[in-house]
Amino acid sequence: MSKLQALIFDVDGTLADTERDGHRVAFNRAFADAGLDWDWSIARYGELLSVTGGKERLQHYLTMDDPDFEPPGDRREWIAALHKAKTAHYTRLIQENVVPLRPGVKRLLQDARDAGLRLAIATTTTPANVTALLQTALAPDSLDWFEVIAAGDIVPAKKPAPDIYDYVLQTMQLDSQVCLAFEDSHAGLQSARQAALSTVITVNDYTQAQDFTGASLVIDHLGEPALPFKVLAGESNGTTFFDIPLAQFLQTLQHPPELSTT
Ligand code: XBP
Ligand code: MG
Repeated sequence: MSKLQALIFDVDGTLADTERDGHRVAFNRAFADAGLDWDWSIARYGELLSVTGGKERLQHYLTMDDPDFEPPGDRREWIAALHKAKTAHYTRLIQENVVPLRPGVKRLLQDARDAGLRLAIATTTTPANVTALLQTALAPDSLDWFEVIAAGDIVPAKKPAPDIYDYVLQTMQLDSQVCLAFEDSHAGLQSARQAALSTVITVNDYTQAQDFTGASLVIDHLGEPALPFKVLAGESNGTTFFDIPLAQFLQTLQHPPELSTT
């Protein structure tokens, strides 16, 4: 069995709880600016999250919730412009530091760097959103911590397709067996598992009831020495917060038992 070499992180919901108070608020501000009477509630946004990608989510909402609305001009271009406005609101919000990193994220990333592990990001969100979050919530130089930041439209098919993880593995010339992925959602887990990655899930309010069958470990957050995580499925090897030995333990399991959390 080869040694663990890299950790690959999802962003939204995994590094930080960006959806409810970040993306949702930014969408609503862009709607108001555009004179639209759309307003995504916390609950409705939770449903809309089943569609990954902001432009794709807008397209879905338009079709499902406001089918009679005819955007002026080309529909795709109109959605792209609305989404661009949303991205501007989102990056501004994140730069105001309204969304902190989730427990244990900064510690684990620092420990991984100290241990010589390679780091990467595999996310559906727009690259500018990742830059804003990392520079604001992690460290000003933290873009350099990651060998690859794979984001947004860099691949044609978004999660749950494996394309974004495949892209990371190919770019880093890594075999999936020497990596561990971190996700928060069912769609993210599908994406990582289809790329043959062992995957850790940290659930959040929007994803806690989802099916995480196939994950190596399901916990409520990565934890800290003084803030133990709760194990929802799987084996944490006697640890109460996520550290490098636990990452190595999970990577050696490789073919995790079919864990069911539903
Ligand atoms: C989560 C998403 C994203 C964001 C919105 O992605 O589905 O689409 O909600 O981002 P992940 P954009 O968990 O893979 O990071 O509006 O920039 O698409
Ligand atoms: Mg996510």
